[in-house]
Amino acid sequence: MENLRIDGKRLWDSLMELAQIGATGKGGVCRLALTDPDRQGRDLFVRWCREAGCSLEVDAVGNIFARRPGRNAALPAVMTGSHLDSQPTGGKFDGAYGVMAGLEVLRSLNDLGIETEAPVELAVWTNEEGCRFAPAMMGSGAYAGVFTLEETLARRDGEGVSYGEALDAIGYRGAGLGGRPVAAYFEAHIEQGPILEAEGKTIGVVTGAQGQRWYEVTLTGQEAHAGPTPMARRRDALVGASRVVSLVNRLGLAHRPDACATVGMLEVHPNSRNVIPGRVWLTVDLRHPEDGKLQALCAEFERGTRAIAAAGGLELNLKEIWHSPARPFTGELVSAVRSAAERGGFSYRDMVSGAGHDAVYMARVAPAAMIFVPCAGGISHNESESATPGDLAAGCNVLLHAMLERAGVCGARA
Ligand code: HGY
Ligand code: MN
Ligand code: MN
Repeated sequence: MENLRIDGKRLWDSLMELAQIGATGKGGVCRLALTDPDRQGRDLFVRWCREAGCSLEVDAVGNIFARRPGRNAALPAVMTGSHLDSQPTGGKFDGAYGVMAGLEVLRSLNDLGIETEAPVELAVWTNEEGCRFAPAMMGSGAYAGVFTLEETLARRDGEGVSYGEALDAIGYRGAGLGGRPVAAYFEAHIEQGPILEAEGKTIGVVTGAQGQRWYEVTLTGQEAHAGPTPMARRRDALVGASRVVSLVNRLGLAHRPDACATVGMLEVHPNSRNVIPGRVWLTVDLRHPEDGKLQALCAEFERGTRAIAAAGGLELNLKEIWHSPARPFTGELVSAVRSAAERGGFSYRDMVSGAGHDAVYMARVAPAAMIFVPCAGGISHNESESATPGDLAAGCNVLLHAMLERAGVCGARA
């Protein structure tokens, strides 16, 4: 068993073929959740899983489950998975790696003629990124009962299209939600940060994920003419917003190295060069590994933003739209990942995930753990995102062995 290895070339080739779907000119991908490129990626995944002999199910929010039978169908499955949706300027590996690594495990079990005791399942979660439909991790969140089916389907994108309408448009609205018997959930993912590469480590043994809170802020002042309006009489919403952007960055720096604070979106109305901006809408993403410190960071942010609005004579609408608390992963599964890395002879280190992942919500309903591999320069959510075939194969081998340890092996072709 120890010497079982996946086929690294097949894994790489599958990733490169998948990356053709939604490919961008700069070498990345754009497969926004529930758009046609997302449908094409899903269709390719479904075809490949069928070719690997799996049965397929789709749930009411579009999550896809491929199942490879084990000897004992009554046992809860050992599951892996990730997401196929991407950022608008995403990379080839964010999410896709975890899905293709899971597929490579299934294909390798077939090649090796291995029958597992428990069934093995591979999941594709809908809308992990949360950029078209906010918040993030909606498919796994609905599965885990964090979001209701109704609120998930009702969420609208910037054009007013609902999640449910988009799901029907790509033909991926299935039935049922949650409750699959899962004994263990493992997710392989690129680190999306600089630690593994900087330390020359191949495997991240992920012990948990940091907490994050998302806000939407609307500042309303008064549109007026950019020429005749004296400076002292202005209620300029963009000046106020610029102070909020500086506040967010200042708070992130003040609470480093653990805190992260980002304004990712900003819309100016009416966005005309000779009109004083009357209204600005912006998003804020605050993160910290410790919930208490995240709470304190958010309190400072809210207080500071109210003070900025008051000083600028601006009306403020400040809305927290999402809170994903810090989540530890399951000790015995984290140990399974660590021992698989050790047995595989890979260098490794324990770490907390800076990014959110579907494993964070799966950890609410099943034992869960993650496996990280390095990405070049720690860069992700960027079209230049890259990783080496060797590291990707190493992470997939760790995934194979961690899953087999939990699924049990009945036999293998000699
Ligand atoms: O935002 C995140 O952490 C993830 O990419 N959804
Ligand atoms: Mn991801
Ligand atoms: Mn991402």
